[in-house]
Amino acid sequence: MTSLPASDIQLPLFLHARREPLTEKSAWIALDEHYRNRARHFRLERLFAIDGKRGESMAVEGVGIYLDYSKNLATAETMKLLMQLARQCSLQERIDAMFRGDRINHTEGRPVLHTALRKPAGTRLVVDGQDVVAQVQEVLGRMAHFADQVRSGQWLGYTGRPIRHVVNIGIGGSDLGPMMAYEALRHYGKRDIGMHFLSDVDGAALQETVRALPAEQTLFIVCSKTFTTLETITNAHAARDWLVAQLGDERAVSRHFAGVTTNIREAERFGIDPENTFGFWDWVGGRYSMASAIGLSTMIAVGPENFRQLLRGMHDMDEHFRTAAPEKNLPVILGMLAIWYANFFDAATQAVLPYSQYLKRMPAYLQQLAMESNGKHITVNGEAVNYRTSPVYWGDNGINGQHSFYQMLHQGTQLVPCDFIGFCKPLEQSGDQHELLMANMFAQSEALAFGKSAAQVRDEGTAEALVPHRVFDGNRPSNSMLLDKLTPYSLGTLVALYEHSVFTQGAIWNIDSFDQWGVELGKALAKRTASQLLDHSQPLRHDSSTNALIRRFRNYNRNGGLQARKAA
Ligand code: G6Q
Repeated sequence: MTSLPASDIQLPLFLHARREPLTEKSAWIALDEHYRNRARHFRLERLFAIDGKRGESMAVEGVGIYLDYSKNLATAETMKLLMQLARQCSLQERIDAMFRGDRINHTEGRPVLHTALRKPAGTRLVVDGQDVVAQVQEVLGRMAHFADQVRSGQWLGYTGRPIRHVVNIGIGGSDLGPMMAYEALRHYGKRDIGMHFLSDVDGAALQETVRALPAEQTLFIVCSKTFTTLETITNAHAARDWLVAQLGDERAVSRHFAGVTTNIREAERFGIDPENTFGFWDWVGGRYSMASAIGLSTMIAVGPENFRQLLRGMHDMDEHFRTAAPEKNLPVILGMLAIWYANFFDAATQAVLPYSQYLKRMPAYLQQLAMESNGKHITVNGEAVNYRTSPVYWGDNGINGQHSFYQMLHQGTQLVPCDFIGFCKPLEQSGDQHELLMANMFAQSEALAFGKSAAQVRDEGTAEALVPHRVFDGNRPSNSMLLDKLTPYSLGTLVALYEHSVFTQGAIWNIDSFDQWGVELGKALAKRTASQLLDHSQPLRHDSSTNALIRRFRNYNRNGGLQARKAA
C-alpha cells in the first residue's frame, strides 16, 4: 500500500474547510462543564430513584436490537449535549459521504464502501462510473456456486474425493471476521465440513492444523486483500508444500486452493486457478471485509442463503444508521457514549461481554475493528489531537469473565464501561441453562450499577473487619443489548452496529478511521528483520537492544540460517 503525496490528498469537501478544534466546539465545552459540575457526581442509584421510568426511557430498539443504556452515568441532558456534539461534528454529512462513496479514507485516497457489500441485488451505487452493487452481486453469485459445489460434495479434490475440511489462511481482517462469524454461526453450520483458521506464521500453527487432515479432502482458501502479507503468503506456500508432498503431484494445487484477493494476478502467480479466485475491491477495508469474498469460508460453512441473511442484517442496520435520528440511532448512541467515557471520564478501556458461547470470538473481532480504526492521534487535517481517542476494547465470554476479571470490574480502581450482549431465546438448551446464563447477565449489570452498601453487608452478619472488603461501590456503567435469537441476520445487525459505532467515534475525533499505517509499519519492519535472521552475514544496524536480541537468536540458530539450509 502506498501513501499519496500530501499535495494529492483529496479531502472530501466537508473535511476540507479547516474544522474548529473539537475541544473548542460549544457542545464539547458544555459537556465538559456538565461533567465537572454534575456528571462526575452522578450516582446511578439516585438517577434511578428520581426517575422511575429511566429503565424504559433510556432504551431504544432498532433492527431487532433492544439497547438499554439507562445504566450509564448520563441523563437526558447528557444525551442532548452528546447529540449536539454529533451535529456540530457533521456526523450526518460524514455518514452520507461514506454511503455515497466519497473518498473519506483520505490518506489512502479511497472510498469506504463496505456498506455496498450488503446492498440488495437490483439496487445501484455508481462510483467512478462503475455500478459497485452489480460487481458485488457478480462475485456473490460465483461464491455461492463454489460454496454449493463444495457443500454438496460435487467439488472433488485431485484424487476424486469430496472436500471435508476447509482451511482459511489469512491474518488480521482476513481472519478475525470469518473466524468470528464461523464460531457465531456454528449452529447453522454444515457439520460434516470441518473449518480451520490459520493465521499465525509460527510453524506450529500450520502443523497443528494439518496434523489430522486428509490432504485429499482439504481445501485451502488463501485470503489476502493484498496477497503480499508475509505471514499469509508464507503459510500458503507451506500449505502448498504439505499438500504436494501428501498427494505427490503439483497439479493437485488447483483442486485444493482457492484465493480471495484484490490482487488476482499475484494469486495466479502463486498457482491459484483464476476460476477459483474471488475478487474484492480496495474500497473494502480489511477489518470491514467479512461481508465480501473474505466471507467465503463463512458461506461454505452456513450456505449461501444464510450468508445472504447475514448481509441482510448488516444492510438493515446500515439503513438504520443512515436514516434514524441521532436520538434513536443505536450506533450513534453507542458511539457517543464511548466518547462520553473516553473523553470526559477518562476511561481507558471498554469491555465487551457476550453471554453466548457462540460469540466468544466477538471481543477479539471488535478489538481490531475499534482499535485499528480509531487508535490514532492525528486528525484528518494532519494535526495532533489533544484528546483521548480509541479506548482499549477487550473482553471475553461474559460468564467465563465472571470467574476471572470481573473482580476488577466490580472493585478495581478504574472505570470500565461494559457492553453486555445476550439473547432471549437459546439455540441449544438442556434444562434451565439459558435462564441461568441470562440471569447472570442481568444480575451483573445490576450489581455493577448499584453495588452493595456497608449497611447491607453488615446486615448479612459480616464481621466488621471484613465489611470494607465486601462493599461494592457500584456506579459502574454498562449498556445491555438484548436480541431475540442469534441468527445470521441478527449477527449481521450486531456487527454493523459496532462498525457504525466505531465510525461515529472516529467522526467526532476527526480522524481517518479507515487507514492503518501502524499495521503497514509492522509489515515493512518484519520483512527487513526477517532477511537478517535468514542471512546471518547481513550487517545489523539497529539499536543495541535489537542488535543483541538478533545476535542471540543467530547464535542459537547457527545451523538454521538460509545459507546453512542452502548448503545442506
Ligand atoms: C485490516 C488491516 C489488516 C489486514 C491484514 C491482512 O483492516 O489492514 O488487519 O487485514 O494485515 O492483510 P491482507 O488481507 O492484505 O493479507
